[in-house]
Amino acid sequence: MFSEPELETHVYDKPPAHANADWTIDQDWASYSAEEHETWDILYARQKEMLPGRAAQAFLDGIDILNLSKPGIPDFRELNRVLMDATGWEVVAVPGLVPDDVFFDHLANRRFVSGNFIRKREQLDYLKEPDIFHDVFGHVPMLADPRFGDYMAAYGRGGLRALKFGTLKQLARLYWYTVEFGLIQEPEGLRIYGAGIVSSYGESVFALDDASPNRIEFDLERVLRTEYRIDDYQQNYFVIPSLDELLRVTVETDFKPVYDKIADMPDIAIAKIIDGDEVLTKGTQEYAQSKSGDAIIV
Ligand code: HBI
Ligand code: FE
Repeated sequence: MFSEPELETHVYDKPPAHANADWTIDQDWASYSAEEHETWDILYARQKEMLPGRAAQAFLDGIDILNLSKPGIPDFRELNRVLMDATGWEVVAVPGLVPDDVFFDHLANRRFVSGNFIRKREQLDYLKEPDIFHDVFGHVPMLADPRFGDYMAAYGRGGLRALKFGTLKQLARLYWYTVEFGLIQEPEGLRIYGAGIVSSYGESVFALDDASPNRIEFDLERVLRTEYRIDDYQQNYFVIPSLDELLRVTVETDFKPVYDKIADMPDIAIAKIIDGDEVLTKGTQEYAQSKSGDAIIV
């Protein structure tokens, strides 16, 4: 999502004039227009309606804990009071994409960066940059879960290490296939928890119900080697058995030996199934094949 050529102009070399040294800005909640608050309400209403029976329990609990059903764009000052209490996380506003090291440093210190702008009415279904609906509705409910909060902070520390090792490309795939597009196996069935899915009307249905994508049991090494597409619904989803298990295979694991091991192994193409995969659904890939043009792959 963050390597698209068109987006690169939004990654400044240094914080813009109105930003602090750590790239944060004031959310300036009072300056949102009535129309912008209403855009949030429209997006919120249609996601909220479909999430029972689809979203992970931790996500649904997060919505309640954070009182996100209150109309309008959330005021970070209010949101942070409850979030801080729950897991020590807070949300800070940024003007757009921030450099990788800045992003990781915020995560490592339990600060989740959120764009402070909201999409325009004509972009309700699709936009390239993460706006406040994606960042707050999509990401923040899971951060109210202590296990997921620990995972994200560890990801920030891991990101800083990956920058030193030169393995950011591999580590970014972990973020993509968990934080953005992860599925979880719950006792009642498969559920979504990735922010890219839960904040998308179409993908919330596609990821669980469509016959097209592969659904494969999460395996760290496999995920670190797997390419992803940034322009359309995913062709692979990886399923974690539980948040505890996600912590066990990530936070409690030293990635350096894993990076070393996969250094000479080939990347895995987006829709490919490999030996050793525990396949829950072998997708038809019909949806991806029905689209013309090449996927934009990272
Ligand atoms: N900046 N605002 C913002 N949001 C992100 O999710 C983000 C970023 N900068 C870099 C970045 N993500 C990537 O480093 C990670 O996805 C790997
Ligand atoms: Fe995101």
